[in-house]
Amino acid sequence: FTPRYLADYRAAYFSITRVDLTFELEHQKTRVTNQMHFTRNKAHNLPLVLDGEQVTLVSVKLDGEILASTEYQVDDHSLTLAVDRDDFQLEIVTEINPADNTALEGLFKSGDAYCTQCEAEGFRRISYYLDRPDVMATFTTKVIADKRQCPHLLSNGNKIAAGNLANGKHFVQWHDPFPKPSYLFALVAGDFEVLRDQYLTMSGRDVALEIFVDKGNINKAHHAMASLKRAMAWDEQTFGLEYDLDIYMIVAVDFFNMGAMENKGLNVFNSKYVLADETSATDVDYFNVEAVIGHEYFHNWTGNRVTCRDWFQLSLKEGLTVFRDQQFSADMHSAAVTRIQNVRVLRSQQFAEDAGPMAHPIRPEKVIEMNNFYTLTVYEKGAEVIRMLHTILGKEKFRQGLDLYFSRFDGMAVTCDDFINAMADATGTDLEQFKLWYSQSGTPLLTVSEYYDEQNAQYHLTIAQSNNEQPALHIPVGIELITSEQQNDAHLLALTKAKQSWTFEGVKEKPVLALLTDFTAPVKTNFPQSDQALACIMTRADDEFCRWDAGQKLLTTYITRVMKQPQMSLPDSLYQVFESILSADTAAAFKAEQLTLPSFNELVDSIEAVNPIALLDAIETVKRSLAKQLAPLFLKQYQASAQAGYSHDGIAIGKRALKNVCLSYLVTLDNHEHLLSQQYQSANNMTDTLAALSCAAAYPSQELNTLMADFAIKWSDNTLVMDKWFALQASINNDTIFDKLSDLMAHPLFSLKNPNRARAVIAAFTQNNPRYFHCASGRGYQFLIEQLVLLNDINPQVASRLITPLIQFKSLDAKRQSMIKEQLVKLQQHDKLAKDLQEKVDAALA
Ligand code: HT7
Ligand code: ZN
Repeated sequence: FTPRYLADYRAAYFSITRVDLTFELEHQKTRVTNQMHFTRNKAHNLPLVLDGEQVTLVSVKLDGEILASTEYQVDDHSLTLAVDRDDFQLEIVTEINPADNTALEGLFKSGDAYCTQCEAEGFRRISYYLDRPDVMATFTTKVIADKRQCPHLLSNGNKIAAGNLANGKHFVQWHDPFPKPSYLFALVAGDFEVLRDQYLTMSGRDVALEIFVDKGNINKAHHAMASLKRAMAWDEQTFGLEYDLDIYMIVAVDFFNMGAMENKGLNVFNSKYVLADETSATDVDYFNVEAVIGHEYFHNWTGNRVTCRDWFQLSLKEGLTVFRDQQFSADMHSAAVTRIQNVRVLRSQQFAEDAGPMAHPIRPEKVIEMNNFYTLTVYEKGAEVIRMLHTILGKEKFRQGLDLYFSRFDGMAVTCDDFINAMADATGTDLEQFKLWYSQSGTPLLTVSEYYDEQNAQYHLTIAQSNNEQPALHIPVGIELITSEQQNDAHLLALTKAKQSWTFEGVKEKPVLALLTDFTAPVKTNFPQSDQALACIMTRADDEFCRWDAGQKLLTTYITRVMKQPQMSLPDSLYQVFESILSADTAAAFKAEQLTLPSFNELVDSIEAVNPIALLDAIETVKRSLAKQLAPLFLKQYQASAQAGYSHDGIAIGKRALKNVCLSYLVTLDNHEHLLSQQYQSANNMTDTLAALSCAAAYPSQELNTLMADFAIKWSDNTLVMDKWFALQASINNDTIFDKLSDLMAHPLFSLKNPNRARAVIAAFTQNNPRYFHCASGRGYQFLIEQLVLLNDINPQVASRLITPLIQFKSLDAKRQSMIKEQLVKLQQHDKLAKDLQEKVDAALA
């Protein structure tokens, strides 16, 4: 497979200005008639090369004249045609097979509905086209299908015609006035229920809002609709950005490779990020629905109105849009808790990616399979880069920069440099050094040292940055100096050199340094602080992120010590810290975060040659010791956080989180199992039910099977809840797990063709069951490889995401590394390995 390089980018030789599509939808043989208007870009005599894959070519017409098959060349991925005209019309007819499309790219079926997914390069599986984001055209789309099977026929833009046809068929025609790249094209056809509402924009236009869901699910779409309206209002208030079409449609489907897709005017969503009601959705589900609805809506400006010149620029739209959705969530909920959750994702997953074989800058330079670059780095680190810009420029200037970006580039396909230049020009800021964040991979390490000069009342701080010998970055470092003074002294430092020092005057006593307030930069730190200093930050820092982070550092220290010396006892000071957290009068949601131990994934990366079982044992020992020592307090907090009725406001959600984290401590103790069944039986919401079941899966007892069976009976006809059931089963922490996994794969409701279900078993096992995934026999690794071999032929994109834990083995002990490599070599030798997996396996074994 040949890589593509950013450095090889060339503008397209032809433009497509208008596209007129007709789809005659049939289960196994859909006919697509694609009329395109081309113009030649500048003078050249190169042939026209169109992308096309897995389509059957029926005919080609040039300006109305049918071409003989000798007049063009077709291979597996292109159609080449020599044309001497500067302005011409091409009509290409293809046939495609949605029913057999298990890769879920291009046109496929989700149950009985037809659905498309074109990002990144799916349109070429529908028709021959210049399938690249810098070719932008206006689309008119006519959809023809059986009226009974598909009463709803949808595409981008506004409906311009509809009518009945012979043989029980009907058609609807749509026109999207905004020029767009092919990756934003969408078509959906099926039988849905529709939740309708409307939104009055800030300039007084009425926008029709429609959410399409499977029949029987309409009551689960209200939260999504309310979230959409909140997102529309937020973007107007925060960035002055208004929606532009007369209609905004969202369709929820069960078969989908990722979370959702921002197609112009017609978002397609994994049903998991639309459907939610009190009984079947957890608080986390509610949060995620709002966040993903916001994310896709925000793309209308950051992605659709201004799009990417090429796929190497993906972070231009994704990093910026994730930053926008994070700010939206922070404004809708607790800003501190939202930030803590962002950082947990970054530390536990993005840092590992950046240290692994697939590490890449947020603007990658070399790609084999584009789908492999929808990564935590492009999305989450990309969002951190935008956040740093926001921190450096400040809110007002950031807004000025964004305003200039939109006025310069509306309707265009641009680069990350274009974005940064607009921010620099609008604010008169030199951002040349800052641009390095786009081209460096790896997580920078800040090594911090301090010196207090009592005589001169000066505090000296030195920070050195390092990242594999790469040039120094511009890193904003927020700090607080804590002394006995009433006010802490807060600063934003601009670290721009490899090593830099600052002197703070008039500091009357040695301060405690709270570093990286609000996590101002995606970096690791090397700054050992005493338990007392950390305890001081936990209670005295103004910045809530630092308060939380100090607790995490303290816990990390003791978990790593216990790992090396399993018999050691924890110091009283640690118990005291936890006692004060439990007894403090802090917001419940924040307290729940403080009580949550750093996860296996957050810790594993920073320990060399780690035996994962020893690390898991150490986490468990610390948890059990805290539970034992402070059992009455955990119980008291557990009981005090119980609520009589169910409500969904921030306070109620926080209380549930706190109650359930206390439960997770209490169940480590011998005589507390009854709490699980009690909570399961009395729960009036899915958050509490699932918390009880997760604890039961983590500490399996006699009761577990009864509870799981009861749950399955209750929810057997709810697909999304059954995904939770499959995930719980795959997380059961005992040595019957491999038999259990075989049973699950053979379960009548299991299918590898459904990505949510496949992930529910496979990802739940590899992520939530690390003790057995990493078991000494290597059976966990073998299980994953067996599933990947099957998935490779069904859905390579899903397979490629699931392989992640197997390629990030660098910090594991030698024995496990060699077992993993052995499995990867087997996979590498598989004939017909899709390029998605090939790229990753080759990188891991290189
Ligand atoms: N822009 C989208 C990225 C995407 C995708 C979505 C669904 C299925 C396959 C996909 N490939 C790429 C989603 C987003 O970031 O909003
Ligand atoms: Zn996105």
